[in-house]
Amino acid sequence: MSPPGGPANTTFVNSRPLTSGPARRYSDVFSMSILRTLLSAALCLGVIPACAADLELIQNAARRDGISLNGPWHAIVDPYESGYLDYRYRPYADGGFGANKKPKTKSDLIEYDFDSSPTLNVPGDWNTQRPELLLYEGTIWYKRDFDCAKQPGHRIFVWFGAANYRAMVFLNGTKIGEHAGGFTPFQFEITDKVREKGNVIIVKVDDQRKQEFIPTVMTDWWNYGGLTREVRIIDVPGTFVQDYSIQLEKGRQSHVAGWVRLNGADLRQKVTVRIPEAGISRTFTPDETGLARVSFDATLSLWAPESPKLYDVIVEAGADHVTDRIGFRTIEAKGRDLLLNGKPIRLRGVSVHAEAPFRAGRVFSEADGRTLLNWAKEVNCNFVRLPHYPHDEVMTRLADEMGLLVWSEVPVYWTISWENPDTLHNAEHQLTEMISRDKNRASVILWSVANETPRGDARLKFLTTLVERARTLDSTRLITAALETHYADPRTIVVEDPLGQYLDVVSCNEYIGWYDGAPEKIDTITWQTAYEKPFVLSEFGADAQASRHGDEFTRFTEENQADVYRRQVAMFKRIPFLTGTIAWVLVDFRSPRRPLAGIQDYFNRKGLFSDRGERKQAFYILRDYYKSVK
Ligand code: GCB
Repeated sequence: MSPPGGPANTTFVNSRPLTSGPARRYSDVFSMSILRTLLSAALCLGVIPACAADLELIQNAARRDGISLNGPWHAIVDPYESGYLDYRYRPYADGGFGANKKPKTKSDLIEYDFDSSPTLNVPGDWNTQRPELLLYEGTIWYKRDFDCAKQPGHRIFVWFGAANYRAMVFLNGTKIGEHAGGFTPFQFEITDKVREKGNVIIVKVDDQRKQEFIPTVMTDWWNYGGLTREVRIIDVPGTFVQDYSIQLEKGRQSHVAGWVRLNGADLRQKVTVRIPEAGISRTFTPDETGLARVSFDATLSLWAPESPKLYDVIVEAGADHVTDRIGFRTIEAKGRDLLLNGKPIRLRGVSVHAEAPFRAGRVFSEADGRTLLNWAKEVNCNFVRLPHYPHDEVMTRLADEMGLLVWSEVPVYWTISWENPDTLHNAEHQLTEMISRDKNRASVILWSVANETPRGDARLKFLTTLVERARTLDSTRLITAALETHYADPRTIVVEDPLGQYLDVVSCNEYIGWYDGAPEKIDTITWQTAYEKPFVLSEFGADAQASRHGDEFTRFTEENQADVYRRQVAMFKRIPFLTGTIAWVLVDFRSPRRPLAGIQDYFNRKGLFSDRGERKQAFYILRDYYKSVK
């Protein structure tokens, strides 16, 4: 990942600390034309603007010193946002429930009380914690108390793994910031506001869908709301290692290139990068902005799915040090080949929604992640697509450890507001946060900027902006998007979309035999491509309810799904330019678009596994096919 430009105190606009002044609506955040102008100007230069006193993401947040705020938080369900808006629909000047008022006398009227309100667990979506919240979309206020030992000269941050979708954060009665985007981390510095004892943190989380958001109002997954990922207090020295990118240089198997970004008053202190197992210890001097360029030769065992070697990498500067587990590999596109460590690789993939097996709900734990990724390995996959939004960091770290290549994606899904500059701005930030968080993960080889978006000029402009942004941020990985199929004639699909020329890997979803004709149609299709680039079939599949049986013509039976898989696999063998395939999907997942009673019951049933872990017939077909693919 390229180092962000500007001085150390730079920010993402999606994650914005608040200064004093009247409470703003979220929409104001996105209509701050000055920030936007700054951002556009900066984007032309390929840098992020310095525009507020907040920080970029703290890399490797889970391994920093601090305390976890996981556990029960008191929660107030607020469907009318009456804790934030008065009866004229204007925000309360004091932040409403964020002020955490208590009656001082018997006659004081205060119509909320966090401490007598029931709790919700963090991390965790709210939908699956109480039956009445399963379909809830709106605001819930979270509150918890914490103490915080303060060391002289140290700096303290509150860090959120993710809050879906919009979060407004208050500490000890004062609003400290807000964030939009449901799947990426954000943080606020609280050094001057946090006390040793008796802190109260309140977070207003709102998961209402809006046309101009990313994702927009229509998706095929559950809109799980809440503080869905870990929350931590992070304690770092006054000057600390804020971020780093340490990877092999593109195409060079024995040269590490990257950067370390310091933050604090003493930006010129030396930075040391150590890889003890490889006997490496190198020291670098940052520039006046705290950015140290890292570059050294190294002979390292390369990371690959069959040998997922990770090294302890230690980054030190002054009083701070952070340890990561990093793998080293190269990934390149050459003609129609995908080269991992210089050798052609075929991607044997499956998509994995962030739906927890057995319990249904958003994945946040290592145990959930391990179950899912072990199932993917059982299918003989070397690759997982993590659609359609950035998953919990636990997934990409496990993929590193377990040897699975990863496709990561932002929720630019179906038809969004292509002409709206705020929507683009929002998408760019989610992309930036995703890349920022996972840029040191060897498993991640592909950044996807969109899924199944309709061709058109405004969309092309929007998506090429994202492609350029991803390339600027990360020159080592490849960029893709899941495109739609187009027929040249009733029997010929041509992979052609004006976006294709901007991508490194062209991918395309197809549902021949399910949405697109009967299974027999699969046997008649011929594929052509307009691109001399690696090509991935990024979705195919069919619904089946586990243990529902019938003949292969009967929808929703295992036999029908298996028939589609059998014919798909035969078709793959007839596509001469195929670099990889990704089955849709590993496990059945909740979707509001799937109401068919007794069969779907609000689950998309295209899983190879049911939500209870049953293997369907299609599982065995794909497993055997992937075993045969080299
Ligand atoms: C698609 C979408 C995916 C859906 C899937 C389906 O094309 O990309 O999000 O869940 O089809 O099952 O319809």
